[in-house]
Amino acid sequence: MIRVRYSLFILMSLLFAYKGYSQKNADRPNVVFIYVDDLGYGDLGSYGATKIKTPHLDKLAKSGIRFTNAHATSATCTPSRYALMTGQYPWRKSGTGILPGDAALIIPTDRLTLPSLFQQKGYKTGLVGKWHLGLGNTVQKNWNQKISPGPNEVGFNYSFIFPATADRVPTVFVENNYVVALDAKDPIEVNYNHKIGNDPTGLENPELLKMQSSPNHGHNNTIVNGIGRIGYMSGGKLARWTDEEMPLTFLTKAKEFIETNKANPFFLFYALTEPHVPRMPSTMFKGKSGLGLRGDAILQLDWTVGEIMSQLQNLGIEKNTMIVFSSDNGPVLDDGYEDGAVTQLNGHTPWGGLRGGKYSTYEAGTRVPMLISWPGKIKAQVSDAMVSQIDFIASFAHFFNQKLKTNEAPDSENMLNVLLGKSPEGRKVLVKQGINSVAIVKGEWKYIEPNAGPSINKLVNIELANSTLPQLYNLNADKGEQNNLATQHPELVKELSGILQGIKDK
Ligand code: NG6
Ligand code: CA
Repeated sequence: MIRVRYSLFILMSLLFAYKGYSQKNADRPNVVFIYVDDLGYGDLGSYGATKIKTPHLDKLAKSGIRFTNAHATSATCTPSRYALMTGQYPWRKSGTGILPGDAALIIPTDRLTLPSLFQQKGYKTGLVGKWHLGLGNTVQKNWNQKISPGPNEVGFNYSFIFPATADRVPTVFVENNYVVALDAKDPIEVNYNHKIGNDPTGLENPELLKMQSSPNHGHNNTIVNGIGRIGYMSGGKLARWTDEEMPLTFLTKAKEFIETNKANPFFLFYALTEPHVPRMPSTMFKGKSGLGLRGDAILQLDWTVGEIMSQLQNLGIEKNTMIVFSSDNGPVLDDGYEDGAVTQLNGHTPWGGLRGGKYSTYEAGTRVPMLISWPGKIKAQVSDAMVSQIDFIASFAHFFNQKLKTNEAPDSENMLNVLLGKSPEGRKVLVKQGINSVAIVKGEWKYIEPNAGPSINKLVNIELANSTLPQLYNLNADKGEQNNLATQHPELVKELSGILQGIKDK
């Protein structure tokens, strides 16, 4: 009798322990946030691409939510990432434009950030990939010693990054505040004003380049791995990455982070460099898309996501892991190198029927692919709700029942039900930022404020949406923003510009 009772007791305890465990998992799923660089609204099969195959991301799209109206806050990298991390519109703060590779950290270390929110909830947080939010307190810094503050001071327990963009020096990895493979005999120096050291430059030695820089784009300073970069560096020969290997190194580090943290809740921000320039994927993808190196880089990106999905499955944690996938801004073809993106486009439409592209206040600048999957918890669906990446921080705070203070994530809105596919009700109003101007969307109407910037970025051949006249588009009837209805609807122009002003004054 005693034995039976005892066994029953053990059984019940095990049952409760299991219930407690699964309850804990439902409250604190792992989050793998995959953030890619310059991928356009039309670049994936699930968003209508036919010339390029993205089977892994298509599978992810089928298993979760595919958003048709999701946005980066901005049409370039640094501001979009700043907003995603802090929940503050980047145009509120000066110095949040595209940063040089030697910039100081632009996120104040006392701000609540997306990763620090997860940290407060007991998650282990990791960052692997592109950073582009600055390092250290000053532009002048010694790259050969601890570089701080950086990602580890704004919420990440672990970081393995490159500082800015793949086309900017220093072309090195930084792991937990230290450049990887430092060599005291060959110290690293970086300068964005003038040449330093004896390394050849793209300008002086174009014959050494394996991929030519596009005329007038710059990208002709220090040559690293046969590619001209923006900015000058010397030293650190052992530390410099090889472009063909760099994304595979990131993949290895991302997998290591997942493996190390498989038994506890983790948040991994995995920021891929593809398909940003210089596009130099590994040999196994070169020439495989038939669309030039940009297409090949997208194949590599898709494969990488597939690798992460299989790892989660092999570890048996896929049901307890939410995957978010999105891009930091819209697409660009020629962004600095003659890589075949224009000449071998082959009818592919990275902007997917939208106007503009990277840098633009038109839709293709900020409307990006966004997928969210959480097996068993999120139903497969397509969501047309308007959401912004700026909303993740308030939404996850809500998920954790954490009340935000007034100065925390001030422009982030709780969109949890939208992000979990439980509600089609997105934002009522959203501000979108191009390179010179901002636009506001309310319901079906989009208003672009007048400004004196150039109408086209001639270097990249993208319409920027700048005009000294107000622009008003009906996004329901005119997704491609072809008919400016500002003169027909002065009352709407007045209403929307008033709301925009109100948000700016907040
Ligand atoms: C631009 C670069 C472009 C790219 C971009 C940053 C020139 C002419 N163009 O200034 O090549 O590096 O900055 O892209 O230098 S982003 O996706 O990180 O915002
Ligand atoms: Ca980008």
